[in-house]
Amino acid sequence: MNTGKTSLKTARSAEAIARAEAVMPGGVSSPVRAYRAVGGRPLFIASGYGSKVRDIDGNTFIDYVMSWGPLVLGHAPPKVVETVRKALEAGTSFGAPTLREVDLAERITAAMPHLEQVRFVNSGTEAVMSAVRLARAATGRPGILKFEGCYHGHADALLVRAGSGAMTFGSPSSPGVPEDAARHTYVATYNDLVSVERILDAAAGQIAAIIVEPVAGNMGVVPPAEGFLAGLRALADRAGALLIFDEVMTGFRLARGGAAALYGVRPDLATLGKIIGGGLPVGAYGGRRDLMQQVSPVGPVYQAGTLAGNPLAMAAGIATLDALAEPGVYEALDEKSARLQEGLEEAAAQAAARARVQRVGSMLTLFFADAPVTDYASAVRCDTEAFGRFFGGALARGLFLPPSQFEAWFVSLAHSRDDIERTIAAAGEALKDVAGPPAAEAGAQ
Ligand code: KE4
Repeated sequence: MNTGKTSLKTARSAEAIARAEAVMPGGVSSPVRAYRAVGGRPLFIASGYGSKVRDIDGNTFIDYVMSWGPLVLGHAPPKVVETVRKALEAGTSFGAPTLREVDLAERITAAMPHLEQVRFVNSGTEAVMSAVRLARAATGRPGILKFEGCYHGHADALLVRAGSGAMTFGSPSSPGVPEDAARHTYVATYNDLVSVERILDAAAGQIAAIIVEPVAGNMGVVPPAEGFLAGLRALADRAGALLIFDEVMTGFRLARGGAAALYGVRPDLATLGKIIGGGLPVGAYGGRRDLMQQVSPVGPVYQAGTLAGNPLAMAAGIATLDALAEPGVYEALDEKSARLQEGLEEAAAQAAARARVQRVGSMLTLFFADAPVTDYASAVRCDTEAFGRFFGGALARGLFLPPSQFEAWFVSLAHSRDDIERTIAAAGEALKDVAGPPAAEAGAQ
């Protein structure tokens, strides 16, 4: 691979962002896409196929954003495209039950037995919002316990010390969230069961649910410490609270049964998104039947949506989950991702860069840090300026990475061995651009 730094042709993207900023805040439909955290101007993507994306100036990149997780098969997988095309020819939306919703719901509940029933919505945010409302209704309690640095979408009650873009832009608790909307949100430290116990004791009888990213992906990838998830299960039970796994990112990525299967911990409710829609807008929440039966129209907990269960999104989700049911899929994802991790670690060592890789399955983060990132406090100690320089060097060498230190890279089944090796070579060159002195020497300077 030519890992030489090329000066990208970006004239069309430059024109496009100027037009976009005139009519859209930051010129984007979601903040993290604006490159504010890494400098420079965002590239406008024209197309994607397999592991690659092409921007409107004709530059091609190996993609690790992968639409922030949905595209576990890669861009425009033929079977997904064909299935969606067929659905499209039959109409786009009916506002009435369709068989595709049942087909997808049956696939999800078969793969994740802890989800005895599911309800489709249009985004991960909506899924979390609805699961929280259900938990509050089912327990009659107002409190929600979340973790600093975890991101659960942009519903008011969850935009408290949140991760992902909220963390990237330094507004983990967004303005516009009224005090009384966040009053019932309690924030603990990820991987710290004592911090959870303290809150549960101090707010005894008040906590409806603990919500957690079973593998945190929105501080960058932070795996759960040994016993952390099982500890949350026990603490929730002791406190009479529900346990919600937010698997919007991890669901069907880490295993067919999600993180719940991978770690053997059963939540009462879980939220899904991204992969179950194969790149089309979808979210879902689900869990114990006795809880889901409290959702309207069966029960009193109201939640609704014009395009919920949209046939095109259902079609894309069905085709994606069917492809993920093939034998060896998760082993293949893990093998590609393990090689990428190994190569990045070797490259960081060769470049004497203060960088480390943290990975679970096919989601990983290259942190500019000397020590393990285990929670929000250690994540914010990362050298985000070095990450920004690395990002620019990687982009110039053909890598389309998430434009923030606090995000996950996503490997897909479409990433070939050659893509992985080319990525390692290009990242290695970019790391040399930014390598600082080893930590010891730095202290001496
Ligand atoms: P959406 O509303 O964006 O579909 O899902 C919100 C959400 C909920 N829970 C988890 C664990 C998530 O990771 C997300 C969204 N993920 C981010 C990427 N870190 C979406 C990217 C963006 O905001 O543009």
